[in-house]
Amino acid sequence: IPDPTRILSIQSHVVSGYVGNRSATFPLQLLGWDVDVTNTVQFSNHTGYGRWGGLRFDSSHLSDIFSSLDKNGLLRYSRMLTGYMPSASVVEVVLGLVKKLRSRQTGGEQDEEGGLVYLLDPVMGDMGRGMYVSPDVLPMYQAMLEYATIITPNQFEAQALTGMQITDLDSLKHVLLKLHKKHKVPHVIITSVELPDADLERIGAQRNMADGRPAMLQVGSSCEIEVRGGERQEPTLEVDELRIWSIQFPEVQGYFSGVGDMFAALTLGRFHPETKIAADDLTPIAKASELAIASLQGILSNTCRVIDELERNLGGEEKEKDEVEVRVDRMRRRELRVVQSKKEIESPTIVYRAKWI
Ligand code: PXL
Repeated sequence: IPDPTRILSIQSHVVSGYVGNRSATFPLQLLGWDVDVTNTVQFSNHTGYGRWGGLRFDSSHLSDIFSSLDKNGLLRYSRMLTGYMPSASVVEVVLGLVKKLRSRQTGGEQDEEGGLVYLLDPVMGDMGRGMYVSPDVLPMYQAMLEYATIITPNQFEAQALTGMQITDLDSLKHVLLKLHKKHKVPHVIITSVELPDADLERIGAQRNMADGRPAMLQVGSSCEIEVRGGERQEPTLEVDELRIWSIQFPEVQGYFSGVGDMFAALTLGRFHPETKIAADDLTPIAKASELAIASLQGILSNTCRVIDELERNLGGEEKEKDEVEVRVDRMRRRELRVVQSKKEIESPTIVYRAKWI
């Protein structure tokens, strides 16, 4: 029987800094979740530093961990979170685990899917850098989609998963539709999308916030998926029936690592599907995303304040350093201030609201 407060988080570990599990665990614990942590890699630091040491774990290591948990009756997760996975064979092992959890008999009449809420963050790349995992990871993620509850691709990953480009509102709708329909995903959040000005105007969005800072646009949609005999059925959703919500929030300039990982963790931690549709008519997943964005804005603002202080005190010492050392110093300053942001994680101030477009 699934434990209602226990999450299994499967992603990277870094000894120093805050990406992957290091940016997910503390926030989830603060929100009251019992977090069990499986590391897909153990690196000294994130790869943005340009040099790092450590290991990527192979699929036999992970299948050993999961089968031993199983033998000891420890696979009682009601929630699961996956982030960066280093190879297709690791994704395959995790797919096996999800299938196992989904086929549990919970005794609950309501839940045909093993009582599991699974957030799959299909970490593969981004618009700037392109694909940064091996290309054979993509078909494994595609096979995994119909076992996920929530997915949080960025624009690059949503395009890769569907084989479709997002160039405007219409193509965005078709990408969301395909993820719900062909891939049978109940909840999709595309963490940020670029749309042409005319489409931004049509949905009441802006390129910049009122104070002039560049705006990011996040969109999401949900679709009820029927489960029969343990198999998800393709929904009869049409493109005009799709309801999309969006949130606009200021882009925090500069390179940060672990923001996407933390967004996924906070969204899963804040998702309460049993709650009624909110007074503002928004869905539980849109409300979860509002809270996740609010916390992240607070964490980034704390992080930027510290970076500014550190950079003010730099003086002229940078001139004596070579490029590699300057980059490493910069990355070190830019690590998310996770532990210092307890307040922003527990009780964020919501400034940017979701609305239907
Ligand atoms: O998602 C950020 C991330 C996760 N895992 C590893 C990374 C990074 C970012 O650089 O290097 C190993």
